[in-house]
Amino acid sequence: MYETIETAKDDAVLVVTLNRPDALNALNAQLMAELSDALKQAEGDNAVGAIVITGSEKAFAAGADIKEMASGEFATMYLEDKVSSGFDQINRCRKPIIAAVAGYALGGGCELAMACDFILAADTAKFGQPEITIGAIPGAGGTQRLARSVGKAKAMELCLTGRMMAADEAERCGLVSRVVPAADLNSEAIETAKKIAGFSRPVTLMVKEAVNRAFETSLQEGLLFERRSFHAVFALEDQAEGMAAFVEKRKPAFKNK
Ligand code: CO8
Repeated sequence: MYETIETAKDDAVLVVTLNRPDALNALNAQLMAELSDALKQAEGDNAVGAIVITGSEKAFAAGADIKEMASGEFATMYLEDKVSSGFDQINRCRKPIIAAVAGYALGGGCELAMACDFILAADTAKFGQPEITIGAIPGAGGTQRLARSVGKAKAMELCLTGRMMAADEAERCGLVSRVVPAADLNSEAIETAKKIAGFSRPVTLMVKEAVNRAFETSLQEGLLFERRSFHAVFALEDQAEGMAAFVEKRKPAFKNK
């Protein structure tokens, strides 16, 4: 049913594979609409506990589709905003999303990876914000999320020079959570997502909300939000089950409530 992405379920994990090989998975309006739709479906599907977004061996995504954008003018970019409205859906998604990145993650591709909850990278991954080289600036978080995750100096250098950063450097500066051999990337990402999907769903969503608060608010407000969420887990059967299972030295059977 989709033309620019492929979706597959693996237990409680939805795997979304960007699939525009001739354009190194460049993010055009159709791809972003299809990705948004798949995420919206996943959000409403109780059988899905976590999501993996991945690309090909050569490219996660080499940016927004330059050929589609080239003749753009302000009014249509501003009014239609087709590529960035896809990012809004990712931002709205409450379920954990892992970006599994091999090859190029450039421009909008790097921004898409950063919009996910964390990035697992293959040792072949290359990250960058090369917009400046084509007379543009990042438009979906490249100046904001990158600065928050790698700090001002490196974000400024990457955005001002457009240079690419390899996986090991990306791991050193905190852009990616882990680097794995390219051949293991998808299995690692899916296993990690399955692990997350196996925990209590409401608790998982609360963790995601709480960590995201760290980037949205003051430390005191964030700590208060975290503490209230911690108190709130004691309203869940899954908290009672999880702690009882620990005491009884058995595996917990979470019911997602
Ligand atoms: N858009 C469209 N087509 C692309 C893109 C792209 N971003 N990247 C690659 N392609 C196409 C190429 O045109 C080529 O097509 P064709 O065979 O028809 O000529 C095909 O993919 C293969 O690419 P290359 O031949 O260039 O492959 P190489 O291995 O030689 O080079 C690179 C790979 C280095 C990745 C190179 O393709 C490249 O530099 N790509 C562009 C990278 C870039 O500048 N990305 C940033 C784009 S701007 C952006 O992302 C703004 C985001 C804003 C989001 C929010 C919007 C509001």
